[in-house]
Amino acid sequence: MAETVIRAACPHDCPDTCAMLVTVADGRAIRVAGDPDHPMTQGALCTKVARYPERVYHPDRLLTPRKRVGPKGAGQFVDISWDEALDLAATRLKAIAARAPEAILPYSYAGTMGLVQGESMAARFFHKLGASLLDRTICSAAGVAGLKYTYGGSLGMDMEFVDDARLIIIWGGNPIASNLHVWMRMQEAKRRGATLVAIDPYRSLTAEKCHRHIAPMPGTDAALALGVMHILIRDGLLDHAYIAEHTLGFEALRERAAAYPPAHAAALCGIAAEDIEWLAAQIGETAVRRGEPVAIRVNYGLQRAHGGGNAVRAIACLPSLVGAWRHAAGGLQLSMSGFFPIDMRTLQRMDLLPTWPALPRTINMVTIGDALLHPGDAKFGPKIEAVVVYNSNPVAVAPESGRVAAGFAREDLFTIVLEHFQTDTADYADLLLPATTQLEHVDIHKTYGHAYMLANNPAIAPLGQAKPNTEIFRQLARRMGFDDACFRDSDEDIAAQALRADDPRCAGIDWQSLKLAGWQKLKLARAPFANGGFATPSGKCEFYSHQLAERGHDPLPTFVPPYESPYSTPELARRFPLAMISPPARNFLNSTFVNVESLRATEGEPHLDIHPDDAAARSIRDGMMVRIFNDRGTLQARARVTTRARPGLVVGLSIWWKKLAADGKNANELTSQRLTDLGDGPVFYDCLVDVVPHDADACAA
Ligand SMILES: Nc1nc2c(c(=O)[nH]1)N[C@H]1C(S)=C(S)[C@@H](COP(=O)(O)OP(=O)(O)OC[C@H]3O[C@@H](n4cnc5c(=O)[nH]c(N)nc54)[C@H](O)[C@@H]3O)O[C@H]1N2
Ligand SMILES: Nc1nc2c(c(=O)[nH]1)N[C@H]1C(S)=C(S)[C@@H](COP(=O)(O)OP(=O)(O)OC[C@H]3O[C@@H](n4cnc5c(=O)[nH]c(N)nc54)[C@H](O)[C@@H]3O)O[C@H]1N2
Ligand SMILES: [Mo]
Repeated sequence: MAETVIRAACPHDCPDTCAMLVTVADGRAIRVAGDPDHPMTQGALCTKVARYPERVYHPDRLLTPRKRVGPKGAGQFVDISWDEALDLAATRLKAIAARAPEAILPYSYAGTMGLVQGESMAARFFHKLGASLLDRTICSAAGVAGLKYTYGGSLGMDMEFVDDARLIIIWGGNPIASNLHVWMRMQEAKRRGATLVAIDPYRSLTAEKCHRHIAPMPGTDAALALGVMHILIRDGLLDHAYIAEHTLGFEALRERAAAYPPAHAAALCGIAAEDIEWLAAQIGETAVRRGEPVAIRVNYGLQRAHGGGNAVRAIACLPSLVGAWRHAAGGLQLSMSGFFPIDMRTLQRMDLLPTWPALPRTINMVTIGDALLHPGDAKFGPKIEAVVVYNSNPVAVAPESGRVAAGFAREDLFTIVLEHFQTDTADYADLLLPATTQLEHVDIHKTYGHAYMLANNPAIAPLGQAKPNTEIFRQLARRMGFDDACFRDSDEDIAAQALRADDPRCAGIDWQSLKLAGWQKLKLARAPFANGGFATPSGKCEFYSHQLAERGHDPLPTFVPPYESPYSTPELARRFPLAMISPPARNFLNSTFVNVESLRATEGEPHLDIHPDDAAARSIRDGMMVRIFNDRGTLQARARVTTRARPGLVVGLSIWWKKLAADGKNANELTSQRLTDLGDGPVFYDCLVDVVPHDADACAA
C-alpha cells in the first residue's frame, strides 16, 4: 500500500514545538516521527507525542455532538445531530446576548498552541458577540510580566546555541520532562565540558543529572537571585561596560542587593549560604573572569508562587550584570515568543466588539471557580450565564478545583464544551461538541522555545463527525447572523493572515512556503542583546522600572514571600507544615494524555513524594496510601518516601484526570485561587498542606 508523509507540527503546550512527519497509508495515520532535518527536533519526539496516533484513534474519541441527559457532572449524554447541536447553542447564546452579552464567557487555553485552532475564528466570534474577555493567565502570566518589565517582552537567548555554553543554570524547570530537545543540547554542552546546575526544590529527573543541585523552598527564588547579586557586586564580578551601556538603575539595584547578604538569603530559601556563594562564584568566574558563555534556562515552575513575577525579574537581571548576552550561547531564556511577528489584530479582530474601543469586563481564568460562584459583586460583575470551553480542561487544571466543579455544576449555567474526549470538564457540559485533532486540521505555529515557524498540514480526514474549532465557530457565527467577511475565511486564509509580512524577521517566510517546507527560521540576530537593544521604554535592561513605579509596584526586583509559608503565615504553617508542589509528570501534558492507557500505565497512579524525615514524623511508610489536606480540601495518593523531595516539601506530579483517580480528585483540590505579585498569574506551588496515613485517618473518623 502506498504511504505518504505529511509535514506537521506538534500542537502541545511545550517550548519544543516539534516538526513532525506523519506517515499515512490508506487514509490512516500509521506513524508520527520527529523531522530529522529540523535543527531543534532532530528526529526525536517525546514518548507522549510518539503515541499521538493512539490518542487520535482512541476508542473514547468524541465523534458526534452530544446533549446532556443526566445531572450536571454525571457525564450522561445522548448523541444528537450537528444541526440540532448548533441550533441549540445559537438559540441559547442569542437569548443571553440579547440581554447581557457579558454573561457569556469563553474559556480556553493551550490544548493546541495553533494560531488557527486557538484564538482566531473563536476570538472573532466572541468579540462580535460582545462576550466577556478572558485573561489567559493560567500558565505564564507572572513570568511574562517579569520579563516585560526587565527586557521589554518575552525575549531571550536562542537555545539552539546552548551547546557552546560553559555554565548552564536550569532554574525551575525539568527539561527532561518538559523541554527534551533543549536537554539534548545541554547534554552536548556537558560533553564539551560545561557545568550544569539545577535550582529546584525537587530532585527532578533533570536535577539528578546535573553537576550540582540547589534546592530552595518553593517561591523563594528571588531571595536566591538577590543573594547571588549581592556576592557578584561584593566581589566585583561584574561586566562594568555592559552595565554602563545597556542597563538602567544599577546603583539602585546595588542598594537593593545589599539587603540580601548570603546568610540572610540562604535563610529565606532554606538552603546553605555556601550554595549561594558557590553559584555566584561560578557565574562570575565563567562570565566575567574567563569571558565564557553562561546560559540560564528559566522555566515556569518558579513563577507559580506569590512572588513569581519578581522572581523572574530578579533572575533576569543576572545575565546583564555579568555581560552574558555578549555570546550567542549566553544570556537567559524563559520564552522567546515575543520575537514572532504575529498579526493578532487580523487573527482576532478586537474591533468587532460592539462597544469597541470600550471593552467588556475581563475574567481572570485562574479565578474561574470564584467567578462562577460569586456573581454580581464588584470584583466579578454580572452573573456568568454561559461558558464555552475549548482547548482547555478547567475542572482538572484550574486551582481550588472543588470550587471550579461547584461553579460548573450550577443548574442555571449553560455550558458548551468543544473536546476530543469526555474530560472532567466535559462531564459538566450541556452540549458536547467533537473537535478534530492536529492530524485532522490545518494550523500554523509560532513557538516559545525556539525561533522556527511551523506549518501543520492535515494528514487524515476528520474522524466521525468531528470538526475543527474554527468550523464550529464559523457555523455558529452563521446561525447568529454574523455576516462580516472574516467569518467566511477558510483555515488556510487564516493561516496566511498570521504572519506580518512587512516584518523583516519573516523575510522569505509566508504560509505558502511554510506549508511546503514544514518549518522556517525567523531572521534574528544570533546574540539578541549583545549590543543592548532591549524592547523596554529605555531600550536598556531595566533593573529599575519606571513603569512598575507608576503602577504602584516596587520598581526594583524584590523578594515577595509566598502567601503560605512559615515566615508569612506562621499560624497556618503550624497547622499545615509541608509545602506542596504539583509540577508536570513526564508522560502527561498538563491533563492531556492522562486517558491514553499506555502513558497512564507508566505514571501508575497519583503519588506523593515525601522526604524520609517528614514521613517518619507521620508514621508514613513507602507505598502507603496517604491523605493530603488543607483548609481547601483533601486528596489521596500513594506515598513515595524519597530524598527527591527536600525536607518540608511534598511533590505530587500532575495533572491527573480527577475521574481516573481513586478518590475522583487531583492536586488542584488543594491549590488556591490567589494571584501572583505581577501579571495576576496562578500560585499552584504556593500551597501548604499536611499529610497523614490514609488508614489511621479512617480509624480516627
Ligand atoms: N511532559 C510534560 N511536558 C510539559 C508539560 C507537561 O505537563 N508535561 N507542560 C508544559 C507546560 S504547560 C509548561 S508551562 C512547560 C513548563 O512547565 P513547568 O511547570 O515549568 O514544568 P517543568 O519544566 O517540569 O519544571 C518545573 C520544575 O520547577 C520546579 N519548581 C516548582 N516550584 C519551584 C520554585 O518555586 N522554584 C524553583 N526553582 N523550582 C520550582 C518543580 O519541582 C519542577 O521540577 O512545560 C510544558 N511541557
Ligand atoms: N496543580 C497544577 N495545576 C496546573 C499546573 C500545574 O503544574 N499544577 N499547570 C498549569 C499550566 S502551566 C497550564 S498551561 C494549564 C493547562 O491547562 P489546559 O490548557 O487546560 O491544558 P490541558 O489540561 O492539556 O487541556 C487541554 C484540553 O484541550 C483539548 N484539546 C486539544 N486540542 C484541541 C482542539 O484542537 N480543539 C479542542 N476543542 N480541544 C482541544 C484536549 O483534549 C485537552 O482536554 O494547567 C495549569 N494547571
Ligand atoms: Mo503551562
